[in-house]
Amino acid sequence: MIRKPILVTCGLPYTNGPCHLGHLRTYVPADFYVRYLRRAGEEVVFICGSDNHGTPVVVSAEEAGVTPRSLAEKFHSHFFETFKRVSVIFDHFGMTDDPANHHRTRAIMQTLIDNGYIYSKIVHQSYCTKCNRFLPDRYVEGICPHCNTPARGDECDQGCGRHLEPGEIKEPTCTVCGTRAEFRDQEHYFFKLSEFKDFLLSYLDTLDGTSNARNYALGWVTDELHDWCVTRTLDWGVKFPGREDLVVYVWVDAPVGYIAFTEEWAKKQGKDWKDYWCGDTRVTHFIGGDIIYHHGIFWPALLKGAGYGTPHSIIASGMVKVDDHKFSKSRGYVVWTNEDYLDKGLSPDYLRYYLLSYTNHTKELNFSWKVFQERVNNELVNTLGNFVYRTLYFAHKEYGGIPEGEADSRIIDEINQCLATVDSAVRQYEFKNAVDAMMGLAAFGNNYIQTNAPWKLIKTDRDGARKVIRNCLQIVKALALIIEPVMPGKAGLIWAMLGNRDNLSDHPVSDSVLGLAPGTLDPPKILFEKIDDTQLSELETLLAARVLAAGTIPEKKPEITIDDFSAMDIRTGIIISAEKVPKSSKLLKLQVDIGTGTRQIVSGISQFYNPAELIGKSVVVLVNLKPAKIFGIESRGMILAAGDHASLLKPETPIEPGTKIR
Ligand code: B3M
Ligand code: ZN
Repeated sequence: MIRKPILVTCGLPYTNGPCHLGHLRTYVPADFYVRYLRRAGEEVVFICGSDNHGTPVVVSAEEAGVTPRSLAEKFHSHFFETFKRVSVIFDHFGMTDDPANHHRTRAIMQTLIDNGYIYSKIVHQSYCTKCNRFLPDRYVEGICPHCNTPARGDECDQGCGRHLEPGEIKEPTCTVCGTRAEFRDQEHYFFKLSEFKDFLLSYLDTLDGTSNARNYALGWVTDELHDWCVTRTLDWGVKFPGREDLVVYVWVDAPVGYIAFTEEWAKKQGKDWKDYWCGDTRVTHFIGGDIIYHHGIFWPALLKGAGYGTPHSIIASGMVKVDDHKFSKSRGYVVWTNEDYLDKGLSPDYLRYYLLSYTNHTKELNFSWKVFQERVNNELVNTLGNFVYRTLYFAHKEYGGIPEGEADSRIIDEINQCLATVDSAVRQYEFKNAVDAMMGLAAFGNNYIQTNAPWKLIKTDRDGARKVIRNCLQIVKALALIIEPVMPGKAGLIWAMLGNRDNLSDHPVSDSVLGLAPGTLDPPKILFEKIDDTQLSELETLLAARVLAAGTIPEKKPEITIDDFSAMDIRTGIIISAEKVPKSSKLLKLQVDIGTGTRQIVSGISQFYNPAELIGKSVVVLVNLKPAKIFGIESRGMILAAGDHASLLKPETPIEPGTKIR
């Protein structure tokens, strides 16, 4: 039997905002994987596209005052261009609003209807009486019925990660106007997901990829498997067959995009898309850890129900943090790929290296500019860059290029060992281990040249020095080939500095142990530049400013009643004593006279006030705040203050402590 070619995909970015580090956490490893497999001789097709439908795009378009189509086109080009800038190169990058995807989605839906997997049912759907419309998915926010965390209409994005069905969310509020929604009846169509339980259990049992994908999905299938509402009341999307007033849920037509984009690509190439999607497949999905449910459960069941082959592997990446804070665009903990990184002149290869080597693929990745600087300076500049430069500089200076000779067998052994480690790590989706092995070879080279010091040896033993440098050159050649999937730009530079005029990517990684032909070389160029402290502080300041700005953007909160307000007991008080909380730069321990007695309150205002200047000051206190222990100290109440510098609120005229604020 002929082995099928591998089809690798990446989760499709929604066309409702720019590319950020969270995206790259998945795309860069996928691109790395594809590049490596190609270097290892496999035939791989790399497919992606933009996700244009659904409420994420409709809500953002409405906010921006443009049509969903024009927003989709704008961000489609944005992602296409940005991926190129970070050397993430797809064979095809389609749009889910392409005719091919409308066609494929409707065909799959029709087959599911014909196969008896779709039925209609009345659901109690959130409805906003102020906006006069039903509130699908991101038009509504509320509380997750499973874990009681604030959630979006169709997913518990901050809590348990479960998918939520229309009507399931508790305390629904309209995201457009903040009004508490009511439930109204509406007819929708459901996919009989519950009938796929046995199929999913055995499918997931043998699913290849990372264990987080398999285990999460298995857990959900075992615990709960409900039928799945596959229609929405929206104008924008793929029309549900036979119902002009409904579109299919975006989580149907988005993954179907993987097939439609393969069709578009295959048509251009004169290939048959069915080779990839029918029968046994080698479809490999790279996704974010937050969309395991959709890829591990819905998607294989849909494919199975419609008679297609099912994905071979699912590789799910861990979450991203910025400076130890949960990644959050609204809170400013975000790194924008263009604005914050590429446009600052930073090399895409540095970021690729950081993303691939920081931690294992399924673990949480923390990004900080400080660690970024350390890794670039210590590892790329001091180890890899230094070794390559010293080798090429010496070869050029003493021999005008590559001298006669070949590498020792122990050097070849060392390279072979690195190749074997990298190969097995990549195939187990242990990308960090693969990159560590590559850097291990660079460290070995650096150590080797340092210990053998050809610049000294040449004075007494010219031939010995030539042998040393031949060994070093072999390692440099191997490094160029081996690191290409991580840092394609820098690898290409090393390749060119070795005197090669052809494309590095045309060479298999196994060429690492083939000898180098003697020849002349130009003087080497500097490969990696250090990130200096001035640049570091600029980058850190930009991030800090963004976090600060995010804090001052008013949050959209739902309206409250006078009763909600009266539930708060707010009174005037006078500060009687104030002292710093040991080991805390932010906290002060205050005793406050609130009329009926003295309250101990811990307050985060230490950066802005000296304890002494606070004594005798009138303040405003939220008295009935639930007591809490802060730094081990009991705090009963909260002093009210405004802004980033904690400007304390105070009554305009002198007033008795304990006076109620109304
Ligand atoms: N557009 C983005 C996300 O939820 C979503 C992925 C679709 S993959 C078929 O991460
Ligand atoms: Zn939840």
